[in-house]
Amino acid sequence: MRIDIVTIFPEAFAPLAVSIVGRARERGLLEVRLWDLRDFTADRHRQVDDTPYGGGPGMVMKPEPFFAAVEGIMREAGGRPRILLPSPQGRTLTQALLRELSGEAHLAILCGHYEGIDERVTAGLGAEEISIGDYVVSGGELPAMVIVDALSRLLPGVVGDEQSVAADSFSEGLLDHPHYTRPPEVAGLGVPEVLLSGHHEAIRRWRRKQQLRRTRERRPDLLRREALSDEDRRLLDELEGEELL
Ligand code: 9D3
Repeated sequence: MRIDIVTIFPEAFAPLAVSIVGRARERGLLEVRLWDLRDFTADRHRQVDDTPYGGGPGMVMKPEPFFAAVEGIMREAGGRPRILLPSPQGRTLTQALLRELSGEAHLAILCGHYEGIDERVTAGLGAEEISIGDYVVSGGELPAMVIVDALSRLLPGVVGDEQSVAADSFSEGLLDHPHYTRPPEVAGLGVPEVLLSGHHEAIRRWRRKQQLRRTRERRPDLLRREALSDEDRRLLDELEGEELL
């Protein structure tokens, strides 16, 4: 997969050189290219923003540099990417949307700053606005990195342990179970007996039940009983029975 990112802060993307994304790039499974929006300005001051038509506070990002940057990308890549535009007004990023995006060969992400981007960029380029959630960050750069990071894990061969991706997929819609490693006691706290028992089937059942318990307690909005397996429904009934004791 190739991802082109247009930004006024290319240096903010240092995190994409390390960890899973960095390794995916080194191995040629993912190509990320950064484009400095100011390189596509035409004036002496390399100005990327301007005052809003209609008045009001703040600045708006000018449209022409984004059009020119996407032209540059298309010329270099030899085709039109699917274009994403991080925005608080966008469709919320979900694992389902990421799975869909992971099937694309070429994406471009246009990062905005200031109060926003001239609306004609979205309209003129067919860019899709994407939000990463209901809170305010100061620009599109962190959201762009969230998209790249989450996408990279879905590309074949990127996450070494295929089992861990499969487990994420199997557990989608459920929170994780608790994890423990050595030592057997720390800060006066032990480890649940079953994890030391070597009884693999009991361990699997305990973990699944913990996932269901934590999801019901912390994120009941995620629990759709009709989407659960028969075993999950039985474990959930057990939990409810235990509460009555
Ligand atoms: C006054 C209205 N604000 C909109 C909610 C102004 C505003 C705040 C923050 C305009 C742009 C921004 C910068 N944020 C993003 O570009 C952004 C974002 C976000 O703030 N939250 C969640 N997802 C995203 S994706 C891009």
